[in-house]
Amino acid sequence: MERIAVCPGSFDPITNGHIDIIKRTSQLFDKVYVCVLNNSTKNTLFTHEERMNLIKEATKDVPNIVVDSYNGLLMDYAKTINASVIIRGLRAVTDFEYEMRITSMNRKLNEDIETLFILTKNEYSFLSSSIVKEVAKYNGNISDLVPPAVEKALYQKYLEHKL
Ligand code: COD
Repeated sequence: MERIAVCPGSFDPITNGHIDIIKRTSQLFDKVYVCVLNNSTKNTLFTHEERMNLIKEATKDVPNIVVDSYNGLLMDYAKTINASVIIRGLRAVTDFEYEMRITSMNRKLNEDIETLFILTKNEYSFLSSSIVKEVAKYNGNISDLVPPAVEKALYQKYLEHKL
């Protein structure tokens, strides 16, 4: 049986920290679905489609990755694609409380699907989509934090649309 994992997130936009977790997951599972979902606590800059295109571009060299999006509960999505595992990245202690809350709720929704955590690499421990957006907004250098296509898309949003 194929071992299928989901890497869920807002990915608004994808950063090198996300990419590292996704690529490491792809070495552990037969197939990895990277799924863009809605986080009701976040206002997003990019549409689902824009975020998916940026993820596709950043992961195009990895054959066992499928990029998708879903408007609903993560556990419902995981069931539809026969995933047995959800993968989340952990950066710091501050991530832990939030992750514990959503993992407990997800387990209540479907106890057959396990959530596993992968620890970030040291160099990405401070990195988040919001930090990258803030730096890009004020024209700071983000070239070693995101792939080139994301860098371009961010400057386009902030400079051309004067956001
Ligand atoms: N290094 C390592 N990992 C990282 C880094 C980094 N620098 N940055 C982010 N990550 C990890 C995060 O810890 C997370 O695991 C993943 O990458 C995605 O991060 P984000 O910030 O893009 O995504 P989130 O945390 O906003 O995703 C939340 C979901 C959208 C998955 C969640 O809200 C959800 O499941 N929504 C659908 C509705 C639902 O089912 N809710 C749950 C019921 S409570």
